[in-house]
Amino acid sequence: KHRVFSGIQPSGGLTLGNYLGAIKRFVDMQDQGIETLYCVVDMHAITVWQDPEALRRQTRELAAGYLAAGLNPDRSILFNQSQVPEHAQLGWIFNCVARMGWMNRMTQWKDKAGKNAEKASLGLFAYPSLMAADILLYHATHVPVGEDQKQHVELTRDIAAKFNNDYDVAFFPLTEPVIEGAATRVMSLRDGSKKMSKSDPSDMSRINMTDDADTIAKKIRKAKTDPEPLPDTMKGLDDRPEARNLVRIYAALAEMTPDQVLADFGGQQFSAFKPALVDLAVDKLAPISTEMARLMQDPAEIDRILAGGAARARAIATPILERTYDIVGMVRG
Ligand code: AQP
Repeated sequence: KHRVFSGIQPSGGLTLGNYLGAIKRFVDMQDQGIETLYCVVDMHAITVWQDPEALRRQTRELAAGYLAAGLNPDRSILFNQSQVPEHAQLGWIFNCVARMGWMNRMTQWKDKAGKNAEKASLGLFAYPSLMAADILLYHATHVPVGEDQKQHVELTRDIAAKFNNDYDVAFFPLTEPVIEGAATRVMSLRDGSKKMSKSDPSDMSRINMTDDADTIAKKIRKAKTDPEPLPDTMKGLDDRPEARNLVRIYAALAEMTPDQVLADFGGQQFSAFKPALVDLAVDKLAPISTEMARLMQDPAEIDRILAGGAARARAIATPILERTYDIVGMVRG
C-alpha cells in the first residue's frame, strides 16, 4: 500500500522551484488517488532564526499555496508539523539512532552551516533526523521531493534500517524518494550553477509564487542566457546551464518533455522564446497567486484546515509512536 508524505519549510515565500519540484507533484499524487499527507514543517524552519510574526504569516501563506495549487483538504491531510507533537517525540528517538558522522556528511548541513558550524543551531545539525521522523511516523512509502532533498531521504532509509536492525524488528519501511519530471532542480535565473532558493539575497534570481504578471515578465526578460539560438535537442544544451534551465521550466509548466519544447523552439532566438515563456508562466502562475491572496484574507479558515489535518495526522501517528516506544522499552502506564 502506498502512502505519500512530504513537506516544505515556511522559511520565506514560495518559489517556482518549490512549485515545480514539489507542490505541483504533490497535487499530481493526490489526484492519482494515493493517500497523501502534506506538511508545513514549521519546526524545521526554526533551525535558522525566524521572526515569530513572519513565521506565523509564512505558515499560513504556505498552506494557502498548497490549497491554491490544488491540494484538497478532504483528499490530502494538510497540517503544520508543530501541531503533531509526535514528530518531535519520534525525532528524539532517531537522534539516538542516527550517528554524528552521518549528519556531518549531509551537503545541506555543509552548505547552510558553512565554515561557521560552531555557531549553527543544534537543530540545524539534527534536521535530517527530524525529517526521518516526519516520514516514518506515518510509515510513508514514497516522498516526492526536489533533487536537493535526495540525500536526506536516503538518510531516512539508513535510520529506518539501523532501527530495525538494532531492535531486531521489521517495523519501519525503507521509503523511496520520488524525483521526477522536467524540473527536479530549478536553477537561479541569475546563475545557472546555483539552485533557485527562497533565501537567495537577490529577488531577481527567483520567481516567487506571489509575483504579479509584470514582475514575472521582468524577471524572465532579464534572466541570464547566452547569444546562441536554441538547439533542436537537449544534447545541445549540455554546456549551456542557463538556457537549459529555462527550457526545463517551460517543459514543466507546459507538461511537456524538454525535447518536445525544443522540437517547437529549436533554431529560434531567446528574443522569441522568452516572451513565450512569460506568457506560459503568467498563464499558469497568476491563477495560483490570485487564489493565494484570496485565501489569505481569511486566516482563521486556514488555521481551521491545518488543525483538522493535524487531528487526522495524529490518528495515524499515535499508534506508530506507541509501538516505537514499546519496541525501545519505554514503560507505558
Ligand atoms: N530550486 C528547486 N528546484 C526544485 N525543487 C526545489 N525545492 C526547493 N528548491 C527547489 C524543493 O522544494 C521542497 C521544499 O523545500 P524546503 O522548503 O524544505 O527547503 P529547501 O529545499 O532548502 O528550499 P529553498 O527554497 O532553497 O529554501 P531555503 O532557501 O530556505 O533553503 C523540497 O522538496 C525541495 O527539494
